[in-house]
Amino acid sequence: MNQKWLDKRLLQKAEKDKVPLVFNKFQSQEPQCKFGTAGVCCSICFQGPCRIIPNKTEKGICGANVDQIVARNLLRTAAAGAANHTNHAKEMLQALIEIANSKANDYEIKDIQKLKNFAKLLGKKSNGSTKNIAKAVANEIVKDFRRQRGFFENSEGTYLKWLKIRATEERIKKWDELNILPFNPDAEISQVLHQTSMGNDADPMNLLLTTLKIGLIDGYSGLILSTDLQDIIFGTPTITKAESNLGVLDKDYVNIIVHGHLPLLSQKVVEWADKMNKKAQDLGAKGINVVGMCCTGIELLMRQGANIAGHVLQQEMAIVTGAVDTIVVDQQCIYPSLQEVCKCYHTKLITTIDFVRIPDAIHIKFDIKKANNSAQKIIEVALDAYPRRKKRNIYIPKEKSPLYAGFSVESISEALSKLDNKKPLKPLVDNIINGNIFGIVAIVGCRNVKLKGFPFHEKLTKILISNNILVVGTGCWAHAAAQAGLMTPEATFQYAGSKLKTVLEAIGKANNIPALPPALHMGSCVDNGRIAILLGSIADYLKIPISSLPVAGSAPEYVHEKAVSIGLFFLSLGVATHINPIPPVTGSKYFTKVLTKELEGITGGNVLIGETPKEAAEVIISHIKKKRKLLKLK
Ligand code: BF8
Ligand code: SF4
Repeated sequence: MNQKWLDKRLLQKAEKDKVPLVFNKFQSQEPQCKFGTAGVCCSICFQGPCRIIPNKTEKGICGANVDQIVARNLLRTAAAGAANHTNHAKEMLQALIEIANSKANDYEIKDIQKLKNFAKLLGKKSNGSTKNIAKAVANEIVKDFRRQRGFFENSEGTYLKWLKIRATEERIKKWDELNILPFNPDAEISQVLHQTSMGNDADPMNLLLTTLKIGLIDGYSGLILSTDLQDIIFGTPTITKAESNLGVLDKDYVNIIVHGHLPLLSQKVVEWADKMNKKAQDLGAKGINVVGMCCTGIELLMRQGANIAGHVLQQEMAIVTGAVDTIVVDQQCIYPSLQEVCKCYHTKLITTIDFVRIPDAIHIKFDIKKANNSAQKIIEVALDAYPRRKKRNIYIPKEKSPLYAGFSVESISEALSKLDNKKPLKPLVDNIINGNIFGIVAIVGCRNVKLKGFPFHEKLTKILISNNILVVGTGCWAHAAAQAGLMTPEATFQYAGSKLKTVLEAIGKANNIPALPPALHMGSCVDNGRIAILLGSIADYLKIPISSLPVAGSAPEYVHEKAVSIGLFFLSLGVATHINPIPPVTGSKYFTKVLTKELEGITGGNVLIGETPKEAAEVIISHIKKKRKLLKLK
């Protein structure tokens, strides 16, 4: 295995401690099923499972052909991803409602101005008490989850309000023409289960259009809504500096890892760790060190400047250090193997959400109305575990890299306003037009064990920035890029093409740093919504559709169903999106052609394929060149 980003000594330690890791388990699955890989296996009904073998069995038992099977599978995957994100948004919506009703008094509303802006956009009063404004905004959001087709259309509108206030007019018109404007996230996700079950929709194009609609649900009722609500409650991120990689664990401290996706609890753990430091000192530790894993970690980084321990493939490795006293998880991307790994050490695993349980883990139900209480209980578990550490069996890799983060649309705009106070987007857009910034590419998503440690994220990012392309991104890509030192001003001088370097230096200097990093950390996976808003603002500024911009997306190591729904959101926006490993659609020639070619004529975005960083960079750069040519730019 080529595992440059992995610490060899830590891998050896895992072997010595007899801890099976994700890498070992992957090996035991090889070779992986080729029917599953091509997307041609169907187990939707119990006459099956059926699989398609070219020139042998061209149809499933019910007569479903390969195009129908592939289309149904993809739609179900996307709906599952969107369900993750819309549920996340609903957790935040519930928090806003409880805060507004004075029932979650451990929280407050930090970004009152943002709340007021949304009230205005929704046509509600933006003066009066903050809690009343919050109630009015929350009520409007609730309507998106209540609307039923054919019932309250006149009083409630016919499609998602949050889409109406957050999407560009041009896109809304396009989606209306395609008849894919969603009316209710929950109802439509539920309808997907109906639509794709045995004996329902058999039209691959109709299934694809529904898949694009699910992309919009993911975007507006999942990603953007989650981020907007999190910004209202916890504050909108500003540019901040921190450290990344497993080296942020500290053997002299009680170490707590917060892992998952929701900032509601983890934010409180950080707050109470500060207040309970003295208790740790009484045990002989220097204090309590709370570090983040995956997207929960990123939420803390973006708003509180917390250090981040790593991405999805590092969750088990962190425990193998022997220095983690407690790992507390909320939802999504949490390996069920964690308890198995924790058992080999003194580490306590705490689950906090009733529908995310792991046998033998400690369950401390997170109750938003008693958030402080839950956080204190979690810290007590860590304090209790700390004295049971096997001090002689601790190894923490030294590696840690500094990074800049906190690049919300607002903080990017603030940084640019130092160059043009009246029109902050102008310096960015002017440099895109004159070619100093050849294009913008959003690299997002997970770290996939299938790549066997190959650093696709890092290599692709480096090639693009050396070609004067500004890279923005989120999620596990951001962990990888930070660990590779790509999120610092130094990276601009070391890796950026000369034209991009000049621009980033100018923006940096205006903001008292040597240069803006060439890879901008825009947040967690729900913060992919920030990227959509940024692209929408640039398109509106130029008065052209998003699909005409010299931009692209890439998910070079995607893992989760969520990455598929995010990819579909980008495709619906009209953004060409590179995906690797190759998605399970290749069994259908028709569907592969639709996604990679014909979709461009439908939304303006299509799927780009590149199985190596070089190939991926080539297809992305040639796509950007094509867009520049159409805009008559050099
Ligand atoms: O939402 S990038 S592995 S951690 S799914 Fe998961 Fe993928 Fe990481 Fe956050 Ni996103
Ligand atoms: Fe087979 Fe059709 Fe049932 Fe799928 S739905 S398992 S193709 S019979």
